[in-house]
Amino acid sequence: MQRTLTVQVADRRWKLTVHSRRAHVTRIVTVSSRRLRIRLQVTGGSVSLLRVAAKKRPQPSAPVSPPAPAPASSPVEAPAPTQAPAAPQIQLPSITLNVSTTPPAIVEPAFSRLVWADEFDGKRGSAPDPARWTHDVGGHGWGNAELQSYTASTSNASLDGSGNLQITARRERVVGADGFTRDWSSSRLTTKGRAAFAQGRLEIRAKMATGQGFVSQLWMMGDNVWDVGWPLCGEIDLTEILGSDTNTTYGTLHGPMADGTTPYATGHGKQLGVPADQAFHVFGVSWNADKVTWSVDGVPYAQETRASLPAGAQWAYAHPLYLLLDLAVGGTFAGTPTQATPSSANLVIDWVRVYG
Ligand SMILES: [Ca+2]
Repeated sequence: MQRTLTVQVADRRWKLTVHSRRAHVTRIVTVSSRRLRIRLQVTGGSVSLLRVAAKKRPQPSAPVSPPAPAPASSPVEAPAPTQAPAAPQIQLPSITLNVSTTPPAIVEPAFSRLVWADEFDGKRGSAPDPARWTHDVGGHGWGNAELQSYTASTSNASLDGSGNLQITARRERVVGADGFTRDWSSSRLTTKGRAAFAQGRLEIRAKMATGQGFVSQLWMMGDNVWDVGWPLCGEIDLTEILGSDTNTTYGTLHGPMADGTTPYATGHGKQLGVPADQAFHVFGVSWNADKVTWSVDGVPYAQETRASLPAGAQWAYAHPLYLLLDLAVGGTFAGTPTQATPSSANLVIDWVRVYG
């Protein structure tokens, strides 16, 4: 996390030292004309107070004049004749800087009782458990100009025999049952008609696809979508991770404005540190009638409440929502695959757990 301070000073010959109560602050100082710009890299925790002290550098070209002899009455000993005079110092005003890697205001509702799960144990190549999962199929673009046709084939979604579900996008021509011809196949699994949850905590341990044009999506949609449509049904995106930037997870709410038809989206990005295609992360979202909280690896990073929504936005998340897991290709969010895009990519899910 970086923060920038700008301090006005008399000229550019100031050497800065940054004092902090916490040791994990480093600084990069650039001086331009009469301004000092200080960039702080905070690696963890929070910094409540910084004191910036400035010390004027002696001008290299300035002649060093011999010190004046001290008055006889002075208690201060005059410097030795061979010593340069001490550089003048100033003290800049204290600066309070609140920097926190975890916003302190986030309090998550407690949901600790496991109410639903799939650990994806099973034989390599077998289909996801039909008692838990159903397939959305077709290639009509899914409201987002996406390029894949979702299939129900184990070529696009199967267990890997090591305890994971693997969703695979492939560059191959597919004519879907809906008549659309697409150059990519993939899979979208849902719990529609199997399970939906009015509140709770959803956690998914997963490793995401990499490559321009892919987007790994773990999300929820209001179970009433077939009755009231989108966006009135409400949508909570646990995580969306672009194959072109696997270091950033996005948690987003999609719901209706006051008219019930105009959609809004309010989202939060979070840097993962270790990119999601290189290691598993646990993505979490908890929700109740008033609050949605997103977390990564057990650490909350963002929250929305009824009060935090844009003016006129409806809260559309206080009814049962079902789960969706998919790996989409192309579309308005992910952008088009390029020649460099691999011909296949995997979204690997170790487990899905819901606590109530
Ligand atoms: Ca597993």
